[in-house]
Amino acid sequence: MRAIVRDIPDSFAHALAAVPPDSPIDVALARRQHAIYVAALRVCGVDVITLPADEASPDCVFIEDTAVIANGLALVTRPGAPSRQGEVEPIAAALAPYLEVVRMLAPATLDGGDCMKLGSTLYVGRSERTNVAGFARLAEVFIPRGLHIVAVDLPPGILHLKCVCTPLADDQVLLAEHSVLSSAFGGARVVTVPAEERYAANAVAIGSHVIVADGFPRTHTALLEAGFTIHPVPTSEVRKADGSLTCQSLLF
Ligand code: CIR
Repeated sequence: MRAIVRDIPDSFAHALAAVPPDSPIDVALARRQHAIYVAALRVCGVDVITLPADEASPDCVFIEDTAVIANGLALVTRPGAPSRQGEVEPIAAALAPYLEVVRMLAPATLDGGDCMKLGSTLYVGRSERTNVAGFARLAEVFIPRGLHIVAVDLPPGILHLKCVCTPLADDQVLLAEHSVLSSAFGGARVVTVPAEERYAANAVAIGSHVIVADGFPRTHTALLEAGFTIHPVPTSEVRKADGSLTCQSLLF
């Protein structure tokens, strides 16, 4: 498996945040934490490609939002935040050697963080970042590739679908309690994240390994009991910019 990640620019100090953080983003610490995340990907057997940062795009480390990759195809998105729409060109170029690349044009918007693939179904959050035209483009591209597309309503104040759930396997999901109903995901098995640990519902599963935010002991125990090997990593600085773990890589 491969991952594309993107370095953190100095401008990350001014990344988008729904609520201004209590303390400013420490960019040097963010870079050290990003390096730990990349090292964890490598420990899990992932071949990591790193793209340079773009100072004009404070949020560029959150590369997940720039593409949806499934069944041999990469749909390069048009991110829902206008300040992020300049992030996509280097991503398209980096994916082109490996995958067929197609585009999303205005007025469509969609953030990759709203898309979660479980088996042959792509679940898409109805968030403020993903509009009807973005959903339609996703369907146009991926239905012919054999995927089912299912829209999921999000609780108020949730940035992206994957803030509350992430895939653990084709038929298994890590899901925050009191967020989306588990019945939304068909018959998928669920590992439950307690409501007070909701942030930990965003984790990166690679086979039997899961990269998970550190400091969430009940989620760690639930993953261990489900048979996974966990790799806790620090997230304090990306969290100040509403980021977490899946958003820092594109896996394919
Ligand atoms: C934003 O608001 O777009 C960024 N500050 C955070 C994006 C996080 N992306 C993700 O979880 N997929």
